[in-house]
Amino acid sequence: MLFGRKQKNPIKIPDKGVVEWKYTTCGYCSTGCSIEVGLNDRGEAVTSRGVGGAHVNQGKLCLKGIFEHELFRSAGRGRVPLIRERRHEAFQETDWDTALDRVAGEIQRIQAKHGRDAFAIVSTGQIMTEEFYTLGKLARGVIGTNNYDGNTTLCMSSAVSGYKRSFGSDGPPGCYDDFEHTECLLAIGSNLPEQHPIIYWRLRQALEKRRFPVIVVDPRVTMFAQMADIHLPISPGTDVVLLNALAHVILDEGLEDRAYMEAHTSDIEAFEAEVAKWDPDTAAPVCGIDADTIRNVARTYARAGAAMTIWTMGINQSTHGSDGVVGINNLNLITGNIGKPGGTSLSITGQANAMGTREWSSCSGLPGYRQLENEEHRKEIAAFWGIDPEFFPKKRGLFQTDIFPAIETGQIKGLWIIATNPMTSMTNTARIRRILEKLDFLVVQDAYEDVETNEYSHVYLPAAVWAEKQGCFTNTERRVNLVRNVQPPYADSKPDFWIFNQMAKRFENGRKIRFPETTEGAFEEMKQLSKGRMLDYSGMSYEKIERNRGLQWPCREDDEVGAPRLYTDGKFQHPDGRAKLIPLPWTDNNERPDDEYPFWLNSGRVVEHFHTRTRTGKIGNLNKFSPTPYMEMNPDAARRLGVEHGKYARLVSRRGDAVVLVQLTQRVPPDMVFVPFHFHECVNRVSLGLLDPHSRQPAFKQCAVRVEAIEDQTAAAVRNRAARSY
Ligand SMILES: Nc1nc2c(c(=O)[nH]1)N[C@H]1C(S)=C(S)[C@@H](COP(=O)(O)OP(=O)(O)OC[C@H]3O[C@@H](n4cnc5c(=O)[nH]c(N)nc54)[C@H](O)[C@@H]3O)O[C@H]1N2
Ligand SMILES: Nc1nc2c(c(=O)[nH]1)N[C@H]1C(S)=C(S)[C@@H](COP(=O)(O)OP(=O)(O)OC[C@H]3O[C@@H](n4cnc5c(=O)[nH]c(N)nc54)[C@H](O)[C@@H]3O)O[C@H]1N2
Ligand code: SF4
Ligand SMILES: [Mo]
Repeated sequence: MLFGRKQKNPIKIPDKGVVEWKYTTCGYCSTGCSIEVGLNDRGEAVTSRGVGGAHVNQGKLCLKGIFEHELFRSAGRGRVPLIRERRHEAFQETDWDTALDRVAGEIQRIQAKHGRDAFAIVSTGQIMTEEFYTLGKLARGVIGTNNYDGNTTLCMSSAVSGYKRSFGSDGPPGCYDDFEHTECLLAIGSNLPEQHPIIYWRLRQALEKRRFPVIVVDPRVTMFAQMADIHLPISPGTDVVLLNALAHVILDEGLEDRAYMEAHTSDIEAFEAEVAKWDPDTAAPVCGIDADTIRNVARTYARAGAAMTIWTMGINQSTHGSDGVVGINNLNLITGNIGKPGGTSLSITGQANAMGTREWSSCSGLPGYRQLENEEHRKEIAAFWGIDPEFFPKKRGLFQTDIFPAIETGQIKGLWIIATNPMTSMTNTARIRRILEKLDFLVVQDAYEDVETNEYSHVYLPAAVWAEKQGCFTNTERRVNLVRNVQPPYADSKPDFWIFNQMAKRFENGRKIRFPETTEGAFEEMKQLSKGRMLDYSGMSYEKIERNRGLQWPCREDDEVGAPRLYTDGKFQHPDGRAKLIPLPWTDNNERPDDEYPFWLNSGRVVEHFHTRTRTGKIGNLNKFSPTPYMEMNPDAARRLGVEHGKYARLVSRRGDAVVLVQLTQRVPPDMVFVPFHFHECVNRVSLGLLDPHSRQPAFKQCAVRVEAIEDQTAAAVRNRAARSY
């Protein structure tokens, strides 16, 4: 008898008829994979592949990258600008001049009547760096509103805030190559295999050559936790307590790098005094990790020659987000693990260009990590742009999470939303709906006209997406990658860059300030503005970035390539050149489970979807894996409530309710449910979103819910009650 392959059809890879491959960079997550898109003889994008020689991904792509060419012509793309007098009326199609005139007119009307800051702008981490720089020029130098921020407040602002507090500046100090050198990896609140599959692959590659301990801190048994040597299933929102206890053991047992601390840090005494309070026996009942495990992890970390910490949203999205980041920095400072190969505090960033907005968008300051609070910085940028420095505010305005409440109170009357979908991604969406309905004027600029937030707009501006345009993204390791133009913009959609330039022409300052016609022209301005600073782009050009498959900053004028690490000399950006050790007292301030709402609600992502699914929801090969809102629930907890696998159940919180399909799994503990946030009218109908006091980032991952079984599983019975809110 014959077995196996010989009897089956041989695997055939269909010939897609590719006649040309075009180089570009993936537009989903912040890993920064180099990708080539194959075009057929009609110029249509028919396939994607990883670029072999690229430093980041070395030929690999995750499944989102593999199908990325399909998004150019996916359903729901915006074709032409849309306009209407009143929200919820039918939209009329219009031309660009009419749409842009209406927007400019409304901005001017609102600002004349209610003051400049009554018009707000909320942007993203998903457009190109040159677009961010241009939007910043428009928002700060032309329109002149201080209520200008981005969705990065939902994502990276705790990391930014923590880096600034510890090191005096934002900027992740490490790189992916650190996996090749480290002797211990601590990963906190990050599900790397699903959310950054190619960074994870880099880690696996390092582990194949050399064993080193991997410690994962996550309340769920994620895929990452399953491969770890030690998994710490922490109690939600208590990472700061664990970090204090780790520092306690290290100092108590004399395992610290005292010479490094004395040479490069300040405020040692105050820090030591706070840490002294957090012996493992005190910390254990709070953070849910037993005292001996804490001691074991502390010793492993401190005794490693080089040790590094990576983290993502499990840290940032918390009422202690900024403190969590500072706690990680403290741990690495006392063990001398900053700026050395394999020793670092590396925030794994989120969106493809979450870094670009931090560097250049002027959301929280002025271009190139400059600050509004600094008179020199205001003068420098005003002189470069050719405007009066008095036009700038002297301190930053509201964060995104404070802009929405300011609409509620009537302080803000008009809003421009660019490449973000708060109707799905913000907490308590019933409240967001009421807020959007309160606006005198809303303009939505998005690649998809079916994006939920567009239901509330007066004008919709259709944007070109990803490689329909050209510009740079900065990845997690400060690598500036080039998105080369692969396809023309769909229908009459336009690059965001073009839209900002056209808008500028409609304002007085916009006619004074130079707005380069091309993204390369904007890049030249950024090079000039960054020269000699930590964030130095002056040694880069589009051609050199493409040739090197990305360049890390700082890349100074005569540098061949950029620097892989920051702070290698132990000099930090605080005025005294030292890093600060910061004491972190802890208070329990979350909404906790109680008798009425007995479960922790945890939320996050799955590998096949990106955010609010405007893109991945339209791509068959991604959407088929999880087309329906669902939750992970522990089988023991489900049994007690009569909730069954594969059936719908209702989640109820003090804010509202949502219906989800039940997936029973031991991945979550009995007192927690986990819900991917990708679906509209789902987890953010029930989430709370208390804010971190430093970063104003919402605690998306901690609030309390109850779960109700639904007896009648017919569609009418399980449908979301959209009107029901509390
Ligand atoms: N496939 C895919 N990849 C993505 C994205 C996507 O939408 N889809 N989005 C990108 C973006 S913008 C981001 S920000 C990143 C996010 O990347 P990650 O942060 O890795 O993803 P999340 O699933 O949001 O959360 C990570 C983990 O935090 C854990 N967590 C919850 N509460 C706590 C806690 O109190 N302490 C600790 N230590 N952990 C906790 C959760 O259980 C979860 O497993 O992913 C990026 N990559
Ligand atoms: N419950 C819960 N909620 C969360 C999170 C969580 O873990 N749990 N995570 C939070 C995090 S970390 C993040 S980053 C946010 C993300 O939340 P959002 O920013 O709302 O997510 P996206 O769906 O990525 O929205 C981006 C929009 O930009 C559009 N777009 C894409 N490319 C372009 C372009 O080039 N130009 C223009 N103009 N538009 C474009 C897309 O179509 C999409 O509508 O969600 C947050 N919300
Ligand atoms: S890991 Fe991120 S950057 Fe790389 S292919 Fe996947 S989504 Fe794109
Ligand atoms: Mo994010």
